[in-house]
Amino acid sequence: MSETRKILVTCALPYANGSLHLGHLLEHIQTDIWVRFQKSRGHQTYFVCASDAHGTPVMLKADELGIKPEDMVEQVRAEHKQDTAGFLIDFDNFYSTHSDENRELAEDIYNKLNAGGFIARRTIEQLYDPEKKMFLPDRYVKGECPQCGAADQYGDNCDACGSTYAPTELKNPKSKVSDATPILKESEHYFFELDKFQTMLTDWLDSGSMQPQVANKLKEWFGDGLRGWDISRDAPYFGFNIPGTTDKYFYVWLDAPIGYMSSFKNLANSASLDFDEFWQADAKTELHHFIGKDIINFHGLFWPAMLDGAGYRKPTGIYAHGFLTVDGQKMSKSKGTFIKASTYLKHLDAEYLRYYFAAKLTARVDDLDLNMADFSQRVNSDLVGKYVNIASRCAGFISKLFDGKLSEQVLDPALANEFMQAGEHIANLYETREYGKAIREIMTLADKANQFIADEAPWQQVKDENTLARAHQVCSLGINLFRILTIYLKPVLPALAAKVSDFLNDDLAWQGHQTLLVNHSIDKFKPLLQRLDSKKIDAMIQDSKEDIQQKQSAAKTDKSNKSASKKAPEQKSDSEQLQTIEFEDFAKLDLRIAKIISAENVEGADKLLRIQVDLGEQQKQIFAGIKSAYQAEDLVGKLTLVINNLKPRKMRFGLSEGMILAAGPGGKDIFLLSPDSGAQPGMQVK
Ligand code: NOT
Ligand code: ZN
Repeated sequence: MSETRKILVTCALPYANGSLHLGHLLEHIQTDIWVRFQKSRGHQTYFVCASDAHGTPVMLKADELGIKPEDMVEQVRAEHKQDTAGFLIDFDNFYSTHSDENRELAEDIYNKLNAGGFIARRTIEQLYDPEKKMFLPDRYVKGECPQCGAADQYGDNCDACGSTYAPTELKNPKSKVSDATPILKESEHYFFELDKFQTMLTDWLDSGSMQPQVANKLKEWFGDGLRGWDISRDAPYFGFNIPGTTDKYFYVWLDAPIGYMSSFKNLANSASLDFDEFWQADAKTELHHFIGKDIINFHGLFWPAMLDGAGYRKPTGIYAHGFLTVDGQKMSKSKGTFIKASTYLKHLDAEYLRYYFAAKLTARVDDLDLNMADFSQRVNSDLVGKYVNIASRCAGFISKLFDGKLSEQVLDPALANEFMQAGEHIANLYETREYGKAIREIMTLADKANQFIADEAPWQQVKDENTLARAHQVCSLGINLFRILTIYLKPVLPALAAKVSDFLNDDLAWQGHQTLLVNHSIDKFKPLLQRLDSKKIDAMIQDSKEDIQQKQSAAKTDKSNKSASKKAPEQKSDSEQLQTIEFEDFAKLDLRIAKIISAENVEGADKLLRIQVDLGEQQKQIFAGIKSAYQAEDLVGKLTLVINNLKPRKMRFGLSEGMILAAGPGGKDIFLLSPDSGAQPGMQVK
């Protein structure tokens, strides 16, 4: 094996305003397999990620929930950590872009770019929401298409005729945040002057760091010259202040890639690693980014230019994958094919999906289809029917008849050799991200092992004293072949490999593929993997449909009224579903009738009312976002339904000790319980 490499690997940072779904997992699994492969070969490898914390959608979502964005980011980060752990994604650090390290590095890079003369300021005109007092990103404006007149189109392009335009060209524009008619307003913006990096970028794109088709696509952009990239946003914004300003913030996409550095910095500090060794301009270490095809320009143009301009190293490799489709179509909420990571894990084993993705992944940017019939068929026929089958056919005889010990002799050295020799080719396929080809090689070997066992038929041989010794050798070789296949599959199936490791009393390190176990004691065989029951896939899809229905019917009144049902459009709209809960979770809710004893407006909050409720034995303060529907004084004396055991939450305006439930679509139509129903305050409702 070549000398030890030092490798830093990242995958894209998921936004901190929604749950992970199987589309995210495609990338996490692709990256994790590569990382585990590198680690198994003894290379010093670090895998870092983080929550992408900043930006308008995160800010507005936190606003809707009535919590501080910092708190929401931490909650979502915890959820993402849990989901990725469930899929055996082995991050060395999963940090946040809202961190001190990231602020320092973002300022450092910005200051260096500024000192280098790469930052320009220009005044631009943008649509502004006069009610919400904020500038509107393109996806937050809707109106009629200036070309074809189609209604309800976003500010950047028209779904009906496909034309692209500036949001200022929309007819009858409306703010998606408040419904107000936006006005044009001027503001000074900061631009990163990309055109100064054109030569460097051309060379870099020619260096082979990106897939050829991606590099070519990016070079097309150069045709008309590179324009300055707008890196500032005006307050209100959740992000880092631009140094020297109080009301300008770094655009989320400026500090997001710096999140790769800061997550590593945080790791380096706690694990005593040398940060500079991985980031200084002449670094000898490797830096690899795995990304989706939708964010190629940020990584292939802006990011290398930022790094270069600020005197840091550039990436060794950037690998874009395609989108995930399910049964040939875009993931769909109504069809139940928009599957959240946590929903999948409730029904199915993570390694089924890891295997399926691996079996279909290539080094190219192609989309990948999760075809449910093919999924269960492949898992069952390859993993259970071929691979695990080798061990289950041989292990029983070894423990029952041969004292749990593998034979001294190797029955078919040529066959064993073929398995051992395949390692370098398979390693090369992993290295070049041709996982599908690697899996095909491995399964071809599995077929050969099964054929060998079938030809020998040890189950016959054990019946005859004269062939008993041969049966021992057949099963011993079978187990050895199974062991080598497990070494090859270990980057894809780490949990299964851990069970095999216990069963074989062997660490299954990569270099072990060149050795055989002889005269070696193994443990009793325990089932390694269940067949995939396709009923579980159906249940998962049903569950995903219910996720959506529950979300649509839930009208929680302490969420913002108007924007509660709206998408966070600047980002993947998919990423913001609520988590479903089990019935046992629902049963934990302490629902009580409460009498409103006082209600008042909250200074500085345009949706909230501060409400004091009587719950029989006690009184509580609750903040509810229902000002659009009720005058404070009209609420006094009414009965309402309250979640009594919600953990008190500190809000900007005080402690909220419960939640008021109501029905209705929002706005003026929010309905609490009526007065005089005769119910007792404090009465439990179940
Ligand atoms: N949160 C982004 C997304 O599309 C990815 C950010 C990746 C980090 O989900 N950065 N860069 N460059
Ligand atoms: Zn149009």
